[in-house]
Amino acid sequence: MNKKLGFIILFSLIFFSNLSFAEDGYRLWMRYDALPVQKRIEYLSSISQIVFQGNSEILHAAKQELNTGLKGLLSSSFMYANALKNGTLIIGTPKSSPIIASLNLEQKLSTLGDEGFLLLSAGSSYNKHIIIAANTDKGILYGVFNFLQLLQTHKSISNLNITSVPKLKLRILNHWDNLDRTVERGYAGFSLWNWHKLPDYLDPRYTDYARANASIGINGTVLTNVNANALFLTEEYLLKSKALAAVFRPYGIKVYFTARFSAPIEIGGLKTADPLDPEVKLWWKNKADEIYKHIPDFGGFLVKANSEGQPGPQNYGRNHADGANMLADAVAPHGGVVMWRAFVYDNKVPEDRSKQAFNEFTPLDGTFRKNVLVQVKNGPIDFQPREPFHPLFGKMPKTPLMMEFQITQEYLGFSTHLVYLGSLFKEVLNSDTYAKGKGSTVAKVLDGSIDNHSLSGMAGVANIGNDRNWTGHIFGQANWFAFGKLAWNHDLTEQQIADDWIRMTFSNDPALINPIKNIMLTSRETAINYMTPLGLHHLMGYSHHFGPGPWVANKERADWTAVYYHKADSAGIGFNRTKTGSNAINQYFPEVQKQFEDVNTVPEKELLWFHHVSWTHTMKSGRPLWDELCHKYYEGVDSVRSMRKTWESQKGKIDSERFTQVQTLLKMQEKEATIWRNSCVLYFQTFSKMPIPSGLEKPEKSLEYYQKLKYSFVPGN
Ligand code: BDP
Repeated sequence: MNKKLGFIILFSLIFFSNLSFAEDGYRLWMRYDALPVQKRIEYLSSISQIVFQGNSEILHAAKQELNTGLKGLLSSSFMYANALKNGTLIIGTPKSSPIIASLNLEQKLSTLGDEGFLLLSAGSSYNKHIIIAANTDKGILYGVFNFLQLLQTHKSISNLNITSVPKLKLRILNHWDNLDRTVERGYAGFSLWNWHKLPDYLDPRYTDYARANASIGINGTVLTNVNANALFLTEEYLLKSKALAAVFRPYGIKVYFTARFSAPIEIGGLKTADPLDPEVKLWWKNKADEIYKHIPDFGGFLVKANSEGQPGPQNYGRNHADGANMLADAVAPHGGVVMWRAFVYDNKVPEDRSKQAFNEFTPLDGTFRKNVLVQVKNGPIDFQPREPFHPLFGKMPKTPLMMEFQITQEYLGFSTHLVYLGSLFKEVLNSDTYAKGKGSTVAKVLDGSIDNHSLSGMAGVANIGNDRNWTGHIFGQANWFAFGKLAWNHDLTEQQIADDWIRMTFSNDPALINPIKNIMLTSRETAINYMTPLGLHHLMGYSHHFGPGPWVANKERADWTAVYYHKADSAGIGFNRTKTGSNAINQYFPEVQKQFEDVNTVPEKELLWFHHVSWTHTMKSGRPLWDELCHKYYEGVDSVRSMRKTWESQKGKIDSERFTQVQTLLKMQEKEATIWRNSCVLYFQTFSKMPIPSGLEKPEKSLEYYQKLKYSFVPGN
């Protein structure tokens, strides 16, 4: 070989081997790198071979994942056998596997439904087996992912006795993706769906997307924006969605569409979209039949109607139930559902925006078809850093309500800020509605246990785009992960979820887990402090929602301004939602009302959501409100500084690529948090006329400076 060729080969080897080891975050929490030797020895002593009987596309996907996982984690490939010997990993359903059918698991299996699974240790000490069993192939898929997670997180597999059944039926991502591949409120690049190349070119990434979702129990995906485009329902796009559905099917994921209410006019050539018009009904019925012809397991429709300018039944003098029921009838023969959003408000209605969805929807309770779920955002305004739980939860007992969380960080720093949303999700799920007395948590309203519903669900507005690491920020992956885990089991704690995610994403080293967990668990409160402490809300920049805009006023809609919400004046600050104000508290059950109505019993974290409070009001700390507000804003920035220090202390324990990305983003976060703090403190000071408490650093610039900051081409807008 000549010297030059030798050099090229050597160079390519180095170059390409580096590429294949690049830690760019693409592998998410499914990295499957080899475990430490002792762990491998421990696990290998429990697994000698695999009996995995059955043949279906889902079982095939499960088997493939198992092989990839075990090969990576244990650096071993296993024999597939059809007879037992000591250390057999037995996988299957009673239908797919004669061996599973012979194991007398009937009683245990009877509790699993069609998605749950068992992970069991069985046999005598000389003839020990591990069993992954379920009633369905889908259950097996989830069981396999969970088994791999045990290995990834270094758990013992010697005495397994796990029964896992999802608490919610529909566990769905909502993509706000447009057909031109922009993503509304998306901060991780463009849409994953390459509509132009579909249906012919199937990006391998679609399969990895499906694997990631299946690994955390997500079983549905709404492909497009709630601000829907009727074109998406034409045959051209149906064929593209059909191709995606085929990629997702082996991973137990159904596709759902957003339905533009005026589609019968826009693509159907009808004169009206009135839901009670026979021709309109027929149009939707035929459209549903056409969709099911292409996608037999199509999940159904998600609808945003009569909200923020979207068309809906009210355009024809009909109500939300009329609209939802028409679509529900169209998909019912095929087993589909309709998820009808309760995110409605109208600036022409002279009523506190936070009350409007409740006012429109509670009178309709009991009038929806059986296959309709009403999808409710976690709080009554709009995914703010902190909101009290939505008063609809518990107040529509005859209708299954579905949760809508926002995973994408529209109001929480886009994909620049490290904010772990496990804490937000859990705070809402644990909130007590008192619908049927103490302990009637939002989670129990959702899972149907309070009002006896069998249909249940949780939706998360996705934070995924075509950025190489999927979510823009490595820690954004944790929010996708936490959403899926909680949709499966809302009893998990945010701590447990963070722990697993860190182990699977970074390492099992306790010296790394604890500090990173600490960053994650404090991060949401930190963001609240530098953005909207003490119950403040909707202070963000106009339209694009980037950065602070507490001064935003005089826009075409008052309910899109900040002054509508904070109501700062010389007397004080906050929105009076008690009896002497908008009386929004009246929408909650009496026990909750009682807590919120009194300025002394309302949790301080929600004080200014419910009360207009004097600047000199004494807070629990003994400080006047103004001083407390300043301290919170400063605490927020200080906590970002501590996050940065903690992260720095991990240098060397994390690959440099991901370490540096997070390091840099944390620096940006501190910069932006400081702008938030200074803007808000200086602006509110024009009302309080009180000094920034001593000991707190002075803002570097004037209020005018911050007000003049302009941000062009902000993503996601
Ligand atoms: C708001 C977003 C807007 C969405 C809307 C919705 O700013 O882009 O269309 O929610 O949920 O938070 O429909």
